[in-house]
Amino acid sequence: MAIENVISTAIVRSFSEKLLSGLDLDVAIVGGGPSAMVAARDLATAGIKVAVFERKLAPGGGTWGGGMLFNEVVVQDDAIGILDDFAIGHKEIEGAKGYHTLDSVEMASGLIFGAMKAGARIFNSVSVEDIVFKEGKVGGLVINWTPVERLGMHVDPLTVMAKAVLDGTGHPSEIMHLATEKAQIKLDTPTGNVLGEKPMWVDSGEASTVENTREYFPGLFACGMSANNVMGGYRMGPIFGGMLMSGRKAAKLIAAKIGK
Ligand code: 48F
Repeated sequence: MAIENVISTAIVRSFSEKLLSGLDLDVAIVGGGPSAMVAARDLATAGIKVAVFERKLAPGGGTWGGGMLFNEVVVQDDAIGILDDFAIGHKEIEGAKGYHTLDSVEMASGLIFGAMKAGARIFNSVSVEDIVFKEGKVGGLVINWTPVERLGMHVDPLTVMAKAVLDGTGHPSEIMHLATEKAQIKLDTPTGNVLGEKPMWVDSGEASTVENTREYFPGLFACGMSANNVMGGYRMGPIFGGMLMSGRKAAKLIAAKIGK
């Protein structure tokens, strides 16, 4: 076989194996931001079959850009253990004990690498356009290529089945909106709907991100900014401890729920 054929055949075969193994999961995570990456790593480390579906070419979500494109972020003491689990470096801020700066590119790449090395699969350039809603329960995701979505092409999607779905889509809470608007699900919130994010209040937002990380409907969990948006929490900007701790909490809750 010509080398040209060897390369193409190997890529198609290897990707097909990966995709086939990603069609029936314990946990399907939507979005590849920081909270999702921690959840993916923790779930995979516990031997749970998990995959992340990320719309963009590069997973990492809002991590890469730091604060206003200054590629540094801040993490507080409570979440430093999670950075250490991923071997991501950090430095305490002079005069602000308990707060650390770190390079946002190292953080994004470290989270992605750590999740994959633990055994999580990441499907990039894949958009989740719908949920599977079967017998009163969220049972999976409906996926398509992002270029198909972007170009508005009339192409039917494929389906991924999962025991639990985690909405890690960040500020827009896309999966929660699909659930309430298309499946007419009443979420476990005061109104049954997404309450919507409030303006900046750093310490409140950091605490509520973790607090609001939970199951909102049978089989449907939220983490990170999505969880905060669902419950009407405050935003917090380029401090990421809450995101990391939210991912860890989501993994624990989901593992307990699916009995693993
Ligand atoms: O927003 P994002 O980084 O998620 P997060 O874990 O972290 C939030 C922080 O980055 C930051 C912050 C910290 O202070 O406020 O914003 O909550 O990443 C969400 C990812 O989900 C992808 C999107 O491209 C992004 O990379 N995403 C959103 N909707 C979909 C999706 C979808 N329908 N299908 C696939 N991916």
